[in-house]
Amino acid sequence: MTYSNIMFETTDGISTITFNRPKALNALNSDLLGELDRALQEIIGNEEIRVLVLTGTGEKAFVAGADITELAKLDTLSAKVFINKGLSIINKIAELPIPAIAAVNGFALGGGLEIAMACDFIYASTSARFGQPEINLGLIPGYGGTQRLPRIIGIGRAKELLLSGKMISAEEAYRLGIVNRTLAPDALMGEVMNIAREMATKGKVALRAIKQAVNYGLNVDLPSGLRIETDAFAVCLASSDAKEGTSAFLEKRKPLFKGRLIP
Ligand code: DAK
Repeated sequence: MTYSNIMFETTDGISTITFNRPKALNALNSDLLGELDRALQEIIGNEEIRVLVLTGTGEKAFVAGADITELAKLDTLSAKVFINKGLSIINKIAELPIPAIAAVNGFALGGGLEIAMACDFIYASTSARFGQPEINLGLIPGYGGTQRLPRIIGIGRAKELLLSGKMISAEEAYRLGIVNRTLAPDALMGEVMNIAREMATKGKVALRAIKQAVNYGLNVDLPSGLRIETDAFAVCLASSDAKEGTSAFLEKRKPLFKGRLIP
């Protein structure tokens, strides 16, 4: 499958999607969203892929938001298509059965920050900038910004960013808990790949179970969340990965996890 608005490659079970519209700072237009959707579909259907990394081409932008040129041309009906397409892609990222890491190499604004927040965690270059500037366009975030940002950084801090539209540095994003690590621009991908490789050695069944338990558990009360965890634990315990993990420990060797998610 050919891609022109993203680059999509897989090496040793780690897929990398690189947003690739540098002239528009990787802004999300329909073509890019369509290609992103196709790449995600390929990832979901391929058992060999164990971790996804999302990043942007060059050092200037991860994604500078939705393509404003396209946004400005939408009428009510095409806006609905745009909304549904984008939202289903963001949900696909959040619900991937494998870990997704955002390697934020520059501007992560609007839809760009929303994509990064749909990943499991974010590493950023020290030159990255973050924000939800939709308010400056007379808009509001449409890909989860009003919902995910307050869950990550708290209500008051999120409202400040959402209502002012101001941009913050990678250092500030780290302080607020949006970003797990900040790295020099030339060290970013190396460190992201290190953590990706480490996760790729883990059992797929347990990786997916942890993701789902955290994601679904956050939306319910604690007793219900603990029930989600118990059920997920039981599924893991019955998996070939758990048998391999416990046997390997007892036999003093490294586990080789092969757990299948697709029947
Ligand atoms: N869309 C289209 N083009 C963009 C762009 C964008 N978001 N951001 C940058 N570009 C283009 C610029 O127009 C410029 O193109 P040329 O003039 O060279 O042709 C080129 O990229 C380089 O940008 P600048 O010359 O502006 O570069 P600077 O370094 O001076 O400034 C900047 C960088 C990132 C501060 C600035 O470009 C900027 O403020 N960009 C816009 C950022 C922004 O407002 N992003 C949020 C977009 S709104 C929805 C779901 C989601 C959304 C909406 C609805 N529904 C479900 C309803 C999402 C909305 C958004 O993300």
